[in-house]
Amino acid sequence: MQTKPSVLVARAVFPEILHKLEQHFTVDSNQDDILFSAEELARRLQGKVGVFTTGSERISASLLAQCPELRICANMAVGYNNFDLPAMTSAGVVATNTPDVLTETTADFGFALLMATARRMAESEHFLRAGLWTRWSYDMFAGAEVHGSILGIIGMGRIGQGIARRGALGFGMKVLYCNRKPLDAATEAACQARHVSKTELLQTADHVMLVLPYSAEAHHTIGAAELALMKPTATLVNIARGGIVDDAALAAALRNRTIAAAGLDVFEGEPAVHPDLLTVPNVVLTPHIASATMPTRMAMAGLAADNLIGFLVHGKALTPLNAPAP
Ligand code: 8YV
Repeated sequence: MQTKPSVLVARAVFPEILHKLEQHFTVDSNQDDILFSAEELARRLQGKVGVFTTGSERISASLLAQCPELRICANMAVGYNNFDLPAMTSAGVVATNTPDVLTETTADFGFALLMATARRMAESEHFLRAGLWTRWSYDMFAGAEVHGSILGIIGMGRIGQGIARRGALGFGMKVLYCNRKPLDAATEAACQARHVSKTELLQTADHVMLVLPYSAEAHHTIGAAELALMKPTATLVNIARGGIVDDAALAAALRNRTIAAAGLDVFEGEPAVHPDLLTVPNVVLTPHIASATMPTRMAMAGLAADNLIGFLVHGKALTPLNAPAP
């Protein structure tokens, strides 16, 4: 009898997904959800041909050099800045991610965070819980208008387009976007969005939403200079990646009221949060949960597992990010 290939599932995952993988592989799992150090990950990968990762596992050139048997890394995330993709390609290792299955859920959350930020939901809830609500007043927690306002989206991929549709079709917003490449005319029309420069977007938008992938060029896309271009009444929402915003500069801008408010689901160096962000009232903070609904997380885990099965059993990954020479 042929022995099954060995794979590592690097973080805790739905038991159904482990069961599915066990039909095809000898599975080393981590249901205690211990975060592996780089050394521990390399050690656990010895003798493994595949690994199921999340954003917390870094696949670096040095790790790849220590794991010559590895053939595929399947990320349970659409973002893959934890992968050194060029190093994976030269090492002959296939990389996969989980596009599409989380688009609408993540766009829903982006919109929820925008609304919570503009309408000051977290700040007013803390006020109520603290027992400070003694009477109504005409301007109590008066925030920014969402319907009919100007939405600026930086990064117009699948999730950005989902947010644009929600804004234009659901809330009558005027949608501006900037992206490395403008959308084709038909997609632009479906999103009712207009391509503008980053400067025009920052100066014009009432709400700025960040949905671009992280890369070295995208580092600190929003820093002190960009915040200074924004309207003092504007809000900023980051559901993309930590590092796209300079969190220290943002905390200062929120404290000085350079902008009105921010909503953040991702942070530089998360799960650590810049201490200044924890002390300013006009920011809504969530722990990287934009894709977190049970059906979506199940679909993401299912697709990552199917990529391992597709490639290692049937010779073809479903959603590859690279095509290393065989
Ligand atoms: C994940 C994400 O939850 O898909 C992404 O890129 O940021 C989230 O949906 C996270 O990366 C865990 O892997």
